[in-house]
Amino acid sequence: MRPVSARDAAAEPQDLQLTELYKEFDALGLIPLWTEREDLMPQSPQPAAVPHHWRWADLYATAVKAGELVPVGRGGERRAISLANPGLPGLPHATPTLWAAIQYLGPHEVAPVHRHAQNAFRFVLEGEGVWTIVDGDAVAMRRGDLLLTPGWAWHGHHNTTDRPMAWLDGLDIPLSSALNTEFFEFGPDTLKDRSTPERSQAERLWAHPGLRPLSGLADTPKSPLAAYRWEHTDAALAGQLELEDEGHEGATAGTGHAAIRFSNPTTGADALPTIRTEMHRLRAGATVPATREVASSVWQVFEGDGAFVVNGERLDVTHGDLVTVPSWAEVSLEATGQLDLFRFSDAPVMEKLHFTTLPASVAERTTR
Ligand code: GTQ
Ligand code: FE2
Repeated sequence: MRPVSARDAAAEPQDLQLTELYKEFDALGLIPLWTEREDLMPQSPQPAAVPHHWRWADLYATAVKAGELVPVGRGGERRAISLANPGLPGLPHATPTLWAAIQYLGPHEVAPVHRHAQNAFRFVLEGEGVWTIVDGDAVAMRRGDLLLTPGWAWHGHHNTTDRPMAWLDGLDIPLSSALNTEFFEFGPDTLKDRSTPERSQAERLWAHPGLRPLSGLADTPKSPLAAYRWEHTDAALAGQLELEDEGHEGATAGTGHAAIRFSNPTTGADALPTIRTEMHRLRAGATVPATREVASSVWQVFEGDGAFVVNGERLDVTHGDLVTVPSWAEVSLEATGQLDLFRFSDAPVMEKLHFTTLPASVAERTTR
Protein backbone atom coordinates (compact mmCIF):
# COMPACT_ATOMS: atom_id res chain seq x y z
CA MET A 1 0.00 0.00 0.00
CA ARG A 2 1.27 3.45 -0.81
CA PRO A 3 1.83 5.77 2.14
CA VAL A 4 -0.90 8.41 2.62
CA SER A 5 0.94 10.68 4.98
CA ALA A 6 4.37 12.11 5.60
CA ARG A 7 4.54 10.01 8.74
CA ASP A 8 3.85 6.84 6.76
CA ALA A 9 6.39 7.85 4.16
CA ALA A 10 9.04 8.43 6.81
CA ALA A 11 8.30 4.98 8.16
CA GLU A 12 9.22 3.52 4.77
CA PRO A 13 12.51 5.17 3.93
CA GLN A 14 13.05 2.62 1.22
CA ASP A 15 10.57 4.56 -0.88
CA LEU A 16 13.20 7.02 -2.07
CA GLN A 17 11.03 8.55 -4.75
CA LEU A 18 8.42 9.47 -2.19
CA THR A 19 10.99 10.95 0.19
CA GLU A 20 12.24 13.02 -2.75
CA LEU A 21 8.69 14.16 -3.47
CA TYR A 22 8.23 15.48 0.11
CA LYS A 23 11.58 17.29 -0.12
CA GLU A 24 10.43 18.83 -3.37
CA PHE A 25 7.15 20.01 -1.78
CA ASP A 26 9.18 21.66 0.95
CA ALA A 27 11.63 23.33 -1.43
CA LEU A 28 8.77 24.67 -3.55
CA GLY A 29 6.82 26.02 -0.58
CA LEU A 30 4.07 23.42 -0.84
CA ILE A 31 2.26 21.29 1.74
CA PRO A 32 -0.08 18.47 0.72
CA LEU A 33 -3.51 18.28 2.34
CA TRP A 34 -3.22 14.63 3.32
CA THR A 35 -0.54 15.28 5.94
CA GLU A 36 -2.53 18.10 7.59
CA ARG A 37 -6.13 17.18 7.00
CA GLU A 38 -7.09 16.34 10.60
CA ASP A 39 -5.77 19.67 11.96
CA LEU A 40 -7.12 21.73 9.08
CA MET A 41 -10.54 20.15 8.94
CA PRO A 42 -11.45 18.62 12.32
CA GLN A 43 -14.95 17.23 12.87
CA SER A 44 -15.80 20.21 15.07
CA PRO A 45 -13.95 23.30 16.33
CA GLN A 46 -10.76 22.55 18.28
CA PRO A 47 -9.86 25.98 19.66
CA ALA A 48 -6.40 26.58 21.05
CA ALA A 49 -7.97 29.19 23.36
CA VAL A 50 -9.10 27.73 26.68
CA PRO A 51 -11.83 28.52 29.18
CA HIS A 52 -10.20 30.71 31.82
CA HIS A 53 -11.15 32.67 34.91
CA TRP A 54 -9.56 35.99 35.92
CA ARG A 55 -10.39 37.41 39.36
CA TRP A 56 -11.25 41.10 39.43
CA ALA A 57 -9.48 41.50 42.78
CA ASP A 58 -6.21 40.39 41.09
CA LEU A 59 -6.76 42.53 38.00
CA TYR A 60 -7.58 45.60 40.03
CA ALA A 61 -4.63 45.21 42.38
CA THR A 62 -2.20 44.88 39.47
CA ALA A 63 -3.81 47.84 37.68
CA VAL A 64 -3.26 49.97 40.81
CA LYS A 65 0.44 49.05 40.74
CA ALA A 66 0.62 49.92 37.04
CA GLY A 67 -1.01 53.24 37.94
CA GLU A 68 1.87 53.99 40.30
CA LEU A 69 4.65 52.85 37.98
CA VAL A 70 3.51 53.45 34.40
CA PRO A 71 2.48 56.86 33.10
CA VAL A 72 -0.32 57.15 30.56
CA GLY A 73 0.48 59.27 27.53
CA ARG A 74 1.34 59.63 23.88
CA GLY A 75 2.74 56.50 22.30
CA GLY A 76 1.52 53.85 24.73
CA GLU A 77 -1.81 55.68 24.63
CA ARG A 78 -3.67 53.68 27.30
CA ARG A 79 -2.97 52.04 30.66
CA ALA A 80 -4.85 48.95 29.51
CA ILE A 81 -3.84 45.48 30.67
CA SER A 82 -5.18 42.68 28.49
CA LEU A 83 -6.45 39.26 29.46
CA ALA A 84 -4.04 36.87 27.72
CA ASN A 85 -5.63 33.49 27.11
CA PRO A 86 -3.26 30.77 28.41
CA GLY A 87 -4.07 28.68 25.30
CA LEU A 88 -2.74 31.50 23.07
CA PRO A 89 0.68 31.99 24.67
CA GLY A 90 2.42 35.30 24.14
CA LEU A 91 -0.63 36.95 22.60
CA PRO A 92 -2.69 39.67 24.30
CA HIS A 93 -5.87 37.94 23.09
CA ALA A 94 -8.74 36.81 25.32
CA THR A 95 -10.06 34.70 22.44
CA PRO A 96 -8.89 34.38 18.81
CA THR A 97 -11.04 37.41 17.89
CA LEU A 98 -11.49 39.46 21.06
CA TRP A 99 -9.39 41.78 23.20
CA ALA A 100 -10.50 42.28 26.82
CA ALA A 101 -8.61 44.58 29.16
CA ILE A 102 -8.82 46.44 32.42
CA GLN A 103 -8.09 50.11 31.80
CA TYR A 104 -7.02 52.29 34.73
CA LEU A 105 -6.99 56.07 34.80
CA GLY A 106 -5.63 57.83 37.89
CA PRO A 107 -6.94 61.07 39.40
CA HIS A 108 -7.05 63.85 36.76
CA GLU A 109 -5.16 61.74 34.22
CA VAL A 110 -5.81 62.08 30.50
CA ALA A 111 -5.61 59.34 27.86
CA PRO A 112 -4.78 61.12 24.58
CA VAL A 113 -6.99 61.29 21.50
CA HIS A 114 -6.54 58.71 18.76
CA ARG A 115 -8.58 56.62 16.37
CA HIS A 116 -8.31 53.12 14.94
CA ALA A 117 -10.19 50.81 12.63
CA GLN A 118 -10.81 48.42 15.53
CA ASN A 119 -14.22 48.67 17.20
CA ALA A 120 -14.28 49.22 20.95
CA PHE A 121 -16.60 49.43 23.92
CA ARG A 122 -16.17 50.14 27.62
CA PHE A 123 -18.25 48.49 30.31
CA VAL A 124 -18.16 50.09 33.74
CA LEU A 125 -18.12 47.73 36.70
CA GLU A 126 -17.87 50.45 39.33
CA GLY A 127 -17.01 54.09 39.81
CA GLU A 128 -17.57 57.27 37.82
CA GLY A 129 -15.94 60.57 36.98
CA VAL A 130 -14.30 59.75 33.65
CA TRP A 131 -15.61 61.24 30.44
CA THR A 132 -14.71 59.70 27.09
CA ILE A 133 -14.82 62.16 24.20
CA VAL A 134 -16.03 60.27 21.11
CA ASP A 135 -15.87 62.23 17.85
CA GLY A 136 -16.22 65.44 19.84
CA ASP A 137 -19.11 64.17 21.99
CA ALA A 138 -18.36 64.07 25.74
CA VAL A 139 -19.77 60.84 27.19
CA ALA A 140 -19.94 60.27 30.96
CA MET A 141 -18.84 56.84 32.19
CA ARG A 142 -20.71 55.51 35.22
CA ARG A 143 -21.39 52.20 36.92
CA GLY A 144 -23.25 49.71 34.71
CA ASP A 145 -22.98 51.78 31.55
CA LEU A 146 -21.91 50.46 28.16
CA LEU A 147 -20.07 53.07 26.10
CA LEU A 148 -19.29 52.60 22.41
CA THR A 149 -16.27 53.69 20.42
CA PRO A 150 -17.00 52.41 16.90
CA GLY A 151 -14.09 51.90 14.53
CA TRP A 152 -12.40 55.10 13.28
CA ALA A 153 -14.13 57.38 15.79
CA TRP A 154 -11.71 59.77 17.52
CA HIS A 155 -11.56 59.17 21.26
CA GLY A 156 -9.71 60.26 24.39
CA HIS A 157 -10.57 59.86 28.07
CA HIS A 158 -10.12 62.15 31.06
CA ASN A 159 -10.63 61.61 34.77
CA THR A 160 -12.17 64.69 36.36
CA THR A 161 -11.94 63.41 39.93
CA ASP A 162 -9.44 62.87 42.76
CA ARG A 163 -10.10 59.11 42.60
CA PRO A 164 -8.85 56.54 40.11
CA MET A 165 -11.30 54.74 37.85
CA ALA A 166 -11.01 51.34 36.17
CA TRP A 167 -13.26 49.67 33.62
CA LEU A 168 -13.44 46.83 31.10
CA ASP A 169 -12.43 47.49 27.49
CA GLY A 170 -13.53 45.14 24.71
CA LEU A 171 -12.15 45.41 21.17
CA ASP A 172 -11.92 43.31 18.02
CA ILE A 173 -8.11 43.73 17.95
CA PRO A 174 -7.27 40.02 17.34
CA LEU A 175 -9.85 39.75 14.55
CA SER A 176 -8.52 42.91 12.91
CA SER A 177 -5.00 41.56 13.27
CA ALA A 178 -5.88 38.18 11.71
CA LEU A 179 -7.60 39.91 8.79
CA ASN A 180 -4.91 42.62 8.41
CA THR A 181 -7.44 45.42 8.59
CA GLU A 182 -5.61 47.61 11.11
CA PHE A 183 -5.38 51.38 10.71
CA PHE A 184 -4.37 53.85 13.43
CA GLU A 185 -3.99 57.61 13.72
CA PHE A 186 -2.86 59.92 16.54
CA GLY A 187 -5.04 62.91 17.37
CA PRO A 188 -3.91 66.20 18.93
CA ASP A 189 -1.48 65.83 21.87
CA THR A 190 -3.77 67.71 24.23
CA LEU A 191 -7.40 66.95 24.92
CA LYS A 192 -9.09 70.32 24.57
CA ASP A 193 -12.67 69.40 25.38
CA ARG A 194 -12.90 68.98 29.16
CA SER A 195 -16.66 69.43 29.34
CA THR A 196 -18.62 67.14 31.65
CA PRO A 197 -22.25 66.99 30.48
CA GLU A 198 -24.62 64.56 32.20
CA ARG A 199 -25.87 63.36 28.83
CA SER A 200 -24.00 63.10 25.53
CA GLN A 201 -25.27 64.61 22.30
CA ALA A 202 -25.78 61.04 21.03
CA GLU A 203 -28.12 60.24 23.92
CA ARG A 204 -30.08 63.44 23.48
CA LEU A 205 -30.68 62.41 19.87
CA TRP A 206 -31.10 58.64 20.21
CA ALA A 207 -31.87 57.51 23.78
CA HIS A 208 -35.65 57.81 23.57
CA PRO A 209 -37.24 54.36 23.23
CA GLY A 210 -38.84 53.84 19.83
CA LEU A 211 -38.28 57.45 18.77
CA ARG A 212 -36.01 58.16 15.84
CA PRO A 213 -34.88 61.65 14.89
CA LEU A 214 -35.92 62.51 11.35
CA SER A 215 -32.34 63.69 10.79
CA GLY A 216 -31.26 60.07 11.39
CA LEU A 217 -33.39 58.02 8.99
CA ALA A 218 -30.39 56.55 7.16
CA ASP A 219 -29.31 53.27 8.79
CA THR A 220 -25.72 53.08 10.02
CA PRO A 221 -23.82 49.79 10.57
CA LYS A 222 -22.39 51.16 13.81
CA SER A 223 -24.78 52.34 16.50
CA PRO A 224 -25.09 56.15 16.75
CA LEU A 225 -25.93 55.74 20.46
CA ALA A 226 -22.64 56.28 22.33
CA ALA A 227 -23.97 55.29 25.76
CA TYR A 228 -26.34 52.60 27.02
CA ARG A 229 -27.14 53.62 30.60
CA TRP A 230 -27.46 51.20 33.49
CA GLU A 231 -30.76 52.76 34.48
CA HIS A 232 -32.29 51.47 31.22
CA THR A 233 -30.52 48.10 31.24
CA ASP A 234 -31.54 47.46 34.84
CA ALA A 235 -35.16 48.43 34.15
CA ALA A 236 -35.31 46.18 31.07
CA LEU A 237 -34.04 43.17 33.02
CA ALA A 238 -36.26 43.91 36.02
CA GLY A 239 -39.26 44.21 33.68
CA GLN A 240 -38.73 40.72 32.28
CA LEU A 241 -38.59 39.19 35.76
CA GLU A 242 -41.61 41.18 36.95
CA LEU A 243 -43.61 39.84 34.02
CA GLU A 244 -42.49 36.36 34.97
CA ASP A 245 -43.64 36.97 38.55
CA GLU A 246 -47.04 37.93 37.22
CA GLY A 247 -47.32 34.72 35.21
CA HIS A 248 -46.38 36.19 31.80
CA GLU A 249 -43.51 33.90 30.93
CA GLY A 250 -42.89 35.07 27.37
CA ALA A 251 -39.63 36.90 27.97
CA THR A 252 -37.95 34.36 30.23
CA ALA A 253 -39.81 31.13 29.43
CA GLY A 254 -40.22 30.83 33.19
CA THR A 255 -36.52 30.15 33.71
CA GLY A 256 -35.66 33.04 36.03
CA HIS A 257 -33.19 34.22 33.37
CA ALA A 258 -33.71 37.68 31.89
CA ALA A 259 -31.46 38.92 29.09
CA ILE A 260 -31.08 41.88 26.76
CA ARG A 261 -28.87 42.66 23.78
CA PHE A 262 -27.43 46.13 23.24
CA SER A 263 -28.62 47.08 19.77
CA ASN A 264 -28.12 49.68 17.09
CA PRO A 265 -31.30 51.81 17.10
CA THR A 266 -31.10 52.35 13.33
CA THR A 267 -31.08 48.66 12.38
CA GLY A 268 -31.97 46.62 15.47
CA ALA A 269 -28.74 44.67 14.90
CA ASP A 270 -25.79 44.43 17.27
CA ALA A 271 -24.49 47.75 18.62
CA LEU A 272 -21.09 47.11 17.01
CA PRO A 273 -20.66 45.27 13.69
CA THR A 274 -18.11 42.78 15.05
CA ILE A 275 -18.98 42.50 18.75
CA ARG A 276 -22.18 41.32 20.41
CA THR A 277 -22.89 42.85 23.81
CA GLU A 278 -25.50 41.55 26.24
CA MET A 279 -26.60 41.75 29.85
CA HIS A 280 -28.03 38.77 31.71
CA ARG A 281 -29.81 38.57 35.06
CA LEU A 282 -30.41 35.27 36.86
CA ARG A 283 -32.66 35.04 39.88
CA ALA A 284 -31.11 33.60 43.03
CA GLY A 285 -30.84 29.84 42.51
CA ALA A 286 -31.59 30.02 38.76
CA THR A 287 -29.56 27.98 36.29
CA VAL A 288 -28.95 28.21 32.55
CA PRO A 289 -28.60 24.78 30.96
CA ALA A 290 -25.52 23.89 28.92
CA THR A 291 -25.32 25.40 25.44
CA ARG A 292 -22.58 25.99 22.94
CA GLU A 293 -22.09 28.05 19.82
CA VAL A 294 -19.65 28.79 17.04
CA ALA A 295 -18.46 32.06 18.58
CA SER A 296 -16.08 32.92 21.37
CA SER A 297 -17.11 35.10 24.28
CA VAL A 298 -15.98 36.86 27.41
CA TRP A 299 -18.23 37.23 30.45
CA GLN A 300 -17.89 39.63 33.36
CA VAL A 301 -19.80 39.35 36.63
CA PHE A 302 -21.41 42.72 37.24
CA GLU A 303 -23.05 41.87 40.58
CA GLY A 304 -23.58 38.71 42.58
CA ASP A 305 -22.02 35.30 42.91
CA GLY A 306 -22.40 32.08 41.01
CA ALA A 307 -20.63 29.55 38.86
CA PHE A 308 -19.77 28.87 35.25
CA VAL A 309 -19.38 25.27 34.21
CA VAL A 310 -17.30 25.28 31.03
CA ASN A 311 -16.47 21.96 29.37
CA GLY A 312 -17.17 20.27 32.69
CA GLU A 313 -14.92 22.56 34.72
CA ARG A 314 -16.58 24.55 37.50
CA LEU A 315 -15.49 28.19 37.93
CA ASP A 316 -16.86 29.96 41.02
CA VAL A 317 -17.17 33.65 40.23
CA THR A 318 -17.85 36.87 42.06
CA HIS A 319 -18.07 40.65 41.44
CA GLY A 320 -15.96 41.71 38.46
CA ASP A 321 -14.56 38.29 37.62
CA LEU A 322 -14.06 37.47 33.94
CA VAL A 323 -14.43 34.15 32.12
CA THR A 324 -13.46 33.31 28.55
CA VAL A 325 -15.54 30.79 26.63
CA PRO A 326 -13.93 29.54 23.41
CA SER A 327 -15.92 28.55 20.35
CA TRP A 328 -17.99 25.37 20.78
CA ALA A 329 -17.24 25.08 24.50
CA GLU A 330 -20.19 23.87 26.52
CA VAL A 331 -21.21 26.44 29.12
CA SER A 332 -23.86 26.39 31.82
CA LEU A 333 -24.53 28.94 34.56
CA GLU A 334 -25.67 28.84 38.18
CA ALA A 335 -26.67 31.82 40.29
CA THR A 336 -26.08 31.76 44.05
CA GLY A 337 -27.81 35.07 44.80
CA GLN A 338 -29.20 37.29 42.02
CA LEU A 339 -26.50 37.27 39.38
CA ASP A 340 -25.98 40.04 36.80
CA LEU A 341 -23.61 39.19 33.96
CA PHE A 342 -22.22 41.25 31.11
CA ARG A 343 -21.18 39.28 28.05
CA PHE A 344 -19.51 40.09 24.75
CA SER A 345 -18.75 37.84 21.80
CA ASP A 346 -17.79 37.66 18.14
CA ALA A 347 -21.19 36.18 17.20
CA PRO A 348 -22.08 38.99 14.72
CA VAL A 349 -19.02 38.05 12.67
CA MET A 350 -19.98 34.39 12.64
CA GLU A 351 -23.55 35.25 11.65
CA LYS A 352 -22.56 37.66 8.86
CA LEU A 353 -20.26 34.99 7.43
CA HIS A 354 -22.97 32.33 7.74
CA PHE A 355 -20.89 30.02 9.92
CA THR A 356 -23.83 29.56 12.30
CA THR A 357 -26.30 27.91 9.95
CA LEU A 358 -25.07 24.31 9.95
CA PRO A 359 -27.53 21.40 10.18
CA ALA A 360 -28.85 20.61 13.66
CA SER A 361 -27.10 17.22 13.60
CA VAL A 362 -23.79 19.05 14.01
CA ALA A 363 -24.92 20.29 17.40
CA GLU A 364 -25.03 16.67 18.61
CA ARG A 365 -21.29 16.26 18.14
CA THR A 366 -19.02 16.34 21.12
CA THR A 367 -15.91 18.49 21.21
CA ARG A 368 -13.83 16.10 23.25
O1 GTQ B 1 -9.25 53.16 25.27
O2 GTQ B 1 -8.75 53.70 23.26
O3 GTQ B 1 -7.96 48.47 25.89
O4 GTQ B 1 -7.20 52.07 21.87
C1 GTQ B 1 -7.00 49.01 23.80
C2 GTQ B 1 -6.82 49.93 22.78
C3 GTQ B 1 -8.30 50.62 24.99
C4 GTQ B 1 -8.74 52.89 24.17
C5 GTQ B 1 -7.75 49.36 24.90
C6 GTQ B 1 -7.38 51.20 22.88
C7 GTQ B 1 -8.12 51.55 24.00
FE1 FE2 C 1 -8.49 53.45 21.34
